Amino acid sequence: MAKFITLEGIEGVGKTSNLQYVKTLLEAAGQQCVVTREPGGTELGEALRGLLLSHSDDNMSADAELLMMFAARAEHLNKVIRPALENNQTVLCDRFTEATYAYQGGGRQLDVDKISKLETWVQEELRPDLTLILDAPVEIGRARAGRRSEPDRIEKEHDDFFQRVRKTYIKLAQRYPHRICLIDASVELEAVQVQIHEKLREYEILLS
Ligand code: T5A
Repeated sequence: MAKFITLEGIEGVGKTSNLQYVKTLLEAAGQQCVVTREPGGTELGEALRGLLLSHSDDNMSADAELLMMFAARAEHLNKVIRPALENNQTVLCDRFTEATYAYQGGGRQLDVDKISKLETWVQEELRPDLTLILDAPVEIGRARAGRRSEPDRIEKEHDDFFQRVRKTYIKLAQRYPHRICLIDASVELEAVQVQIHEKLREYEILLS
């Protein structure tokens, strides 16, 4: 049966690298997969991503940032995620609403009730079946991300911001253990993938 699976974590922990690994495992097991990302995944979503991550407005208000994340998400759900699930395709998404709780709730310290109301409005009952949070110390994520490209508008935030983001992710995994789990992403890639494989079995996404 089609599942909705998301990968999360602070910058540079390996979400993009491991999303491809999950896709390979699921396709080998006969599941059709759609790989997508947030913010993004649609024409409007990618345009909003450009505005959110570029330095064209470094003083964007936290409320505007939050609303743009959910505007992109509403479009993504209507045009990509819900149609794929209805078509029996598993959706693998690089970040989703847990990122909003972690970055806008934890990082920007916005009122969690605002996020929760938007989540209910935009998603109704839909939540990911499984969220893999790749967890690693901020220094490790930053070092890996820094090797790849110049920091975008959010990556340029200070370490305190990312410590709060990481802490919020850990709390989410503690609060919703039936659908969110932590993966130790501080170790080498092969060891991260062993853990991911185990979790896909444990949460019955993979049956063997
Ligand atoms: N955002 C997003 C919000 O604020 N709110 C929201 O609601 C949403 C949805 C999106 C930004 O938007 C914010 C969060 C983000 O700031 P993004 O591109 O999705 O940006 O996120 P990034 O974290 O910036 O993506 P990155 O590509 O930087 O990180 P990844 O995908 O976690 O890491 P990846 O796979 O590209 O790997 C980075 C490097 O590390 C190596 C890889 O080879 C690569 O070179 N690597 C490892 N090296 C050693 N050991 C391992 N285990 C490794 N795993 C990967």
